[in-house]
Amino acid sequence: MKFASWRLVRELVELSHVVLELTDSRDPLNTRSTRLEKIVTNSGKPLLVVINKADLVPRDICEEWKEYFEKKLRYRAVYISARSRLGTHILRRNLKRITQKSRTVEGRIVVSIFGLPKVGKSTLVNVLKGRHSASTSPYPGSPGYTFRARLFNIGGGIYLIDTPGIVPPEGGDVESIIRSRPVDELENPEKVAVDLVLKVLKYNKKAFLEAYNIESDNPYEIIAGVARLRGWVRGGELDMFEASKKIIRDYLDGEIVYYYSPYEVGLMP
Ligand SMILES: Nc1nc2c(ncn2[C@@H]2O[C@H](COP(=O)(O)OP(=O)(O)O)[C@@H](O)[C@H]2O)c(=O)[nH]1
Ligand SMILES: [Mg+2]
Repeated sequence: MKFASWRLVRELVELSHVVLELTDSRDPLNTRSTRLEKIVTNSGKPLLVVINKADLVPRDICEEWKEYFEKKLRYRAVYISARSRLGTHILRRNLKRITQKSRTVEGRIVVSIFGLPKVGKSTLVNVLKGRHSASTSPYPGSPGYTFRARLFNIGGGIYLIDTPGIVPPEGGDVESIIRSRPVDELENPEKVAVDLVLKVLKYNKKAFLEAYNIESDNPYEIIAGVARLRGWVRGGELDMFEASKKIIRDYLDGEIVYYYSPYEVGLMP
């Protein structure tokens, strides 16, 4: 994974009519980038927050996060499931509505996509591309300071910039840690997995029963359970190291479910 420099982010934003910020519905708060939001706000370009992986979270919770982003932060927001292809029509409709005034004469809408690693950027790009185009064309008249933008035509006059901006995580939450580098390069995957399991259990006691059929509220037992399930042994002991990485990967792949409401954590009155 290669993070975009903030310079590249600014350049991509400058080339866009509208900017998408993808977040993970299980924890939108810790999968957003306030730094990205600031850059977009300062540029005067409209920001559309996309709460993705909505298939994992009840609809009311998605609505509450949408309300948080819209009423409290004054951004626009939609929730979708890129993997289940839910909400992508609403997303297209929003892109058109938001850009009605800023479109170029030819009616072209240029959209850029940003987000932390593993929030679903590639999945969304593929869904939006659909049958429309597999190929890109150069961005006409784009100056290209650090790179040359290319565009996917995704139909309806909408063009996606082909370089999704991978933004570096901020803050110390476990979400930021697991998205800061590839799982294989995490310094202490066991500690990270313990923190992740504890966080998930705090909001969903049944998460690991649902994911692995393991009934426990002890993170070490849960990690050991995954090692046992897989038959992973090292030096005659259950391989906690591999099992920890497996849990983190499954979480990032959207296989482990938890959520919380912005009301519950005091973000909304
Ligand atoms: N449950 C669920 N998983 C998703 C969704 N969108 C993407 N994923 C999964 O999340 C993981 C990361 O997705 P990817 O598109 O590679 O994210 P990127 O790193 O932002 O490009 C993959 O395992 C996807 O299958 C979604 O809407 N729901
Ligand atoms: Mg990707």
